[in-house]
Formats: sequence, structure tokens, C-alpha cells
Amino acid sequence: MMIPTHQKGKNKAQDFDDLDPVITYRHILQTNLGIKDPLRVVALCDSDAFYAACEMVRLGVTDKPLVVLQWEGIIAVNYPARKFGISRFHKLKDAKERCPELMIVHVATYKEGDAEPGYWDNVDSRTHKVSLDYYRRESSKVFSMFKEGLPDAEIEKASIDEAFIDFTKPVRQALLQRYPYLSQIPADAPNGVDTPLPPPPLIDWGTDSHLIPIYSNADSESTDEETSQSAPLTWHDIALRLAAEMMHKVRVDIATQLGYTTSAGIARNKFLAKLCASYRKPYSQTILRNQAIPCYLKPLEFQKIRFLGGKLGQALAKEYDVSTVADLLPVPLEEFQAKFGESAIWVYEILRGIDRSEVKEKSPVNKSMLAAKALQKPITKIDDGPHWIRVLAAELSLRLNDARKERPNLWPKTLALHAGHGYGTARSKQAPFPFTKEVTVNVIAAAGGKLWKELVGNVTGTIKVTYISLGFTGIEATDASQQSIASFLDSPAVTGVKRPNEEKNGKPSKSRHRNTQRVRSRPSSPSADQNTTSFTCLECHKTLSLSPKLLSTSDVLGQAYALAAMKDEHSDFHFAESVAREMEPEVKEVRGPHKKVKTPKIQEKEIGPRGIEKFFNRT
Ligand code: DCP
Ligand code: CA
Repeated sequence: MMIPTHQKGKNKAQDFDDLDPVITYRHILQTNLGIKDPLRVVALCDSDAFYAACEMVRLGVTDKPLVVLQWEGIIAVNYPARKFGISRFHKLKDAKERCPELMIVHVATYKEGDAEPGYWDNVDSRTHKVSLDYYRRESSKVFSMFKEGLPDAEIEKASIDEAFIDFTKPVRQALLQRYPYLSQIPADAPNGVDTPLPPPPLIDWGTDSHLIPIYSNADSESTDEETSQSAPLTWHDIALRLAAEMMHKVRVDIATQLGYTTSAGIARNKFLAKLCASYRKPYSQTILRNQAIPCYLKPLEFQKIRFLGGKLGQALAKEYDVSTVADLLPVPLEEFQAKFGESAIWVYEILRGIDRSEVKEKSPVNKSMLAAKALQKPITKIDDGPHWIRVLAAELSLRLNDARKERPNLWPKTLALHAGHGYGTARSKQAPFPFTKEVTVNVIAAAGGKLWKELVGNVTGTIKVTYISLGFTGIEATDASQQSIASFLDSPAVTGVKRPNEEKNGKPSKSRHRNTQRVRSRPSSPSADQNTTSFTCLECHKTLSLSPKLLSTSDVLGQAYALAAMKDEHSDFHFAESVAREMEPEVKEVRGPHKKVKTPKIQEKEIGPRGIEKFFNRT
């Protein structure tokens, strides 16, 4: 449908009417305005040709054309190679034809039997496993430099090589420092704190940033960007300029210290920062002044805007038979909402350069996990502590492993044990949580058991514990993937060799508690057979096999990993089963800090991995 002519320009007064908001003393003095802050400044900083740059740093290459391959496909192209017209979408053969001296680096892979990923001449997806760990580690180094260089900014990692940086806070500090008169409301200010700030001083835009032109007739290829900036200065422009200085310094530091060039976009929100970051890639930064927003947005093909590239963009293009942002501006909000639903307000606003999303440092779902137990029958003997610790460990193990299904590299920094009489007199001990292959019940229980010994070690006589809790704190995404893969490559399922004894993994070799005997007799590994696709449990004599689907879709290493995980899960099931049997039937209540959780009575015949999971799961 074409846009009716009578509608064109209908909403003109509302388009881009917020580009020069009145900024008052309140705005400069108040610090918690969030996304409503008229002095808000956000940047998006993205590494140039990141994987290729990582390989260049590793190989000590400076300006040779280079591509990174993953199996047959090109996944990164450095800028010297882009000069030959090579892009990610080219086949390797075409790329080599365009540039015969092209350096080709295949990403690192794990090879069967090796604990470390490496760079090999002949890689085969059936026997090798891609490792992106090196890029992740380099990415963390870049990210750490943002954090160190900009301690007062909010930083959100947006992808392996991009971060959003909210400069609002450090910029406000810099504004007040550089223009101290802004903090003094003049005695004759007519509206007190709501009086507009005095006109901003003239500033030099400097040479560290490109400026997006304000006028549509300006030649965007022109290097004389200053001449296309003749709109009156605002305090927001000053804020952008200050952010640009800070951004530039960090980018230069990253390039000098780590060897990675980056490109940044600086604007009033995330959407616009991202949009202008690639304006003059590589190794550049770009400022989008508020006054330049209409000129920059209007000619854009809206389907090139992130999130409008997919079905929504197609639907808009089909509905209105148009392609640019300017074409869609006459469509009233109500019409968008009637046709595309309430949330179409997001589209309406994005087309006008409005984005209300915040820059937020991403944190794991839960930074801590607590399993706790109020004991109707208090613990009076020191030897009875480990029993409850194992019960709590079973819950923690399930919960952490559940969370790790979403984020496999989650790792808790600390394990803490609290024990008390009532809620008021708790004693606690905590210790760093050891890094092991899998967070099994046994691993947690062993660490918890040590804490218990420390906690009650100097107690003489009887004890009376009516409340006990075991918790993880500091759960964060770590670079654990490499270590877990390294250990599974070592596992008997892969090597056919018996796993080193449990003490090596931090698991106890002896315990006074009766459960431990059961657990130690479990066929954790190896099992009765050394088959690489199935195993027979010595305890229940069941044979468990990998599913045909998994066998047909995963390589030998994937299968080994799945089998090792299956064994651990199965032996943990036996362990949890034994703990469940020994719990007093009437005291099956696990209390979290806020919730009371009842665990259903367990039925022997129902026991299976699901049954156990249900048993320990919150209901
Ligand atoms: N990547 C990938 N597969 C894709 C896209 C990207 O493996 N389809 C990887 C390789 C890239 C890295 O992610 O180096 C970052 O992606 P970018 O889209 O930011 O691309 P580059 O950093 O390579 O190039 P640019 O300079 O354009 O940002
Ligand atoms: Ca990039």
C-alpha cells in the first residue's frame, strides 16, 4: 500500500522534535536521570576484523592480507584483504584468485588425544573440534581495558568484539570539572534549579573523530566535516566531545598495548551509537550530534536497521511499498500499532532516533545460590553434619548444572557454609570453590565437608545445629570451556584409560559417613565395559547408550563428552537416591532464604534421573 499523500507530513511537528531539549541546572546537578537525561552519551566500540586481528597479533603479522577460516568458510577478513574485494561471503577459492598472496589461517581446533587446541595443517570436522577460546581470551583483555580505562562508565559487552559504553556519568563529572560555574545556580536565576544553563562555550571538535554532517546536501564523502556542522552548539554537543576524548584515549591504549584497532560511534543512545560506529571503519570514531540525526537517518534503508532487517522490516516494506526511513515518517503511531501491535511504538521511535534501552553490564542470572535446611531434629553430633551437607550439595549441583545448560561456563567463585542455632547465631566458613571437570554432588559435598570440619573443628562437647545452609557466591561466566574440554579429552571414555582416583579431583578418598561408601562403590568410571557409545552400571546393571540421534549428529569427541556426562549423571543419580532414602521421611523440607520448598515423598519404583531431578527441584 502506498502512503496516501494527505498523510504525508501529517506528523511532521512530532518528528525529531527532541533534538535540542532545554538543559537546566537540575539536569547537570541531578545524577540519576537515567534514559531521560538530556546529557546522555553512549558509545559502541567494535573491534576491526576481530578474529583476523587476533590471528595477526598471534602471528606477528602487521599489514598482510589475511582471512580466518572455519572449515570451508571464511569467517573474518582483515582490512588489507578487503582492499582486494574479499568478503566473508566469498568462497576460499574466489578469495585466493582475488589475492594470491592471501594468508589463510584456520581457527584453532582440538584434536583427539590433545588437551590443548592447536593450529593444524589438515583439519577435519569429523575428528577436530573448533576452539574459539583464544578469541574469547583476547576479547576479555579488550573488555578489561575498557573497564580499567573508564572506571566510572557503565559498560555492556554486546558481543565478542563489541561493547556499549554509557559515558553519561564520567562526562557529567568532566563537565563540572571543566566548567565549574555549572555547579553554581546564579542568585538571579529566574527559575532556580530549573533555569536553563547559560549558552555553551565554543569548542574545537578536534581531529580524533569524524562528524556526521548535519545537512543533507553536504557531501558525506567530504573530509571537510567542520563546514557541515554549522548548527548552534548545545551542551549535549560538549558532552559528546568530552566522551569522544575519553573514548579515543582508551582506543589508542588498546591499539598500543594489545594491538587491536577498534571503531566507535558516539551518540545520544545505543541504537544511534551502533549505527554510526562503522561510519569510517577501520580505526576510527564517529560523533553523531543530535542535529545530525535526521539527515543521517532519513535516507537509510530501514531494512538495514538492526531488528528491522527481518520479518518486521519485510512486512513494513510490503505494507507501505517504501524503503527508506523518511518514507515511513508520515505513518502515525496509531496506525503502526493497529497494524503491527502495541509494541510497534518501538519502530515508530527508532525511525526518529529514539532508543530507550539502557546500557547494562550483563550479570549472570543469579550471582549466588543457596540451599538451606531448617532442622526439626538438630544436629548434635559432629559426624552427622556431612549427611546434610551432601543433601544440600545435591540441590546445589542440580541448580548449578541447570543454570549451566543456559550458560555452560558459569562457575562459582566461593562455597559458603552456615550453621546455626535458630536464625540468629549462625557461624560460617567459606572457601574458594575448586575448579573441576563437572560440578557433581561429590565435588560440592567434599568442599562443603572441609568447611564443616573447619567450622566445628574447635568445638568440644555437644553441638546443636538447627539451621544449615550451603551456598555458592560469585557465580560468573568464566573461561572454563577450555578446561572442561581438556579434562574430557582425558576422560576414560576418550582415552580408554581409567580416570585418576577421586582424590585428584578434590573428592574425598575416605569419609566417616556411610553414604560415601555407597558412592565410592559406584561405577563412576570406568564402567564394566570400555565401549565408547554405551556403558553398563555395576550398581544397577543397567546399560545406558547414547541416543541414535546423538550418534548420527556428533563427532567422536562430542560422543565421548556425552558419554562421560551420562556416566556422571547416572552415578550422581545413585548417590542422590541413597541420600534420599536416608532422609527422615518427615523432615523433607528445604528452605531457601525466601521460599519454603517441599520435596515430595520419593517412590522407589519411580526413581530415575527425572525422578531425582523432580525430587530435588523446587516445586
Ligand atoms: N564472526 C563469525 N561468523 C559470522 C560473523 C562474525 O564467526 N557470521 C566472528 C568473526 C569476526 C567476529 O565474529 O571477526 C566479529 O564479527 P564482526 O561482525 O564484528 O566482524 P569483524 O570484526 O570481523 O569485522 P568488522 O571490522 O566489520 O567489525
Ligand atoms: Ca568487529
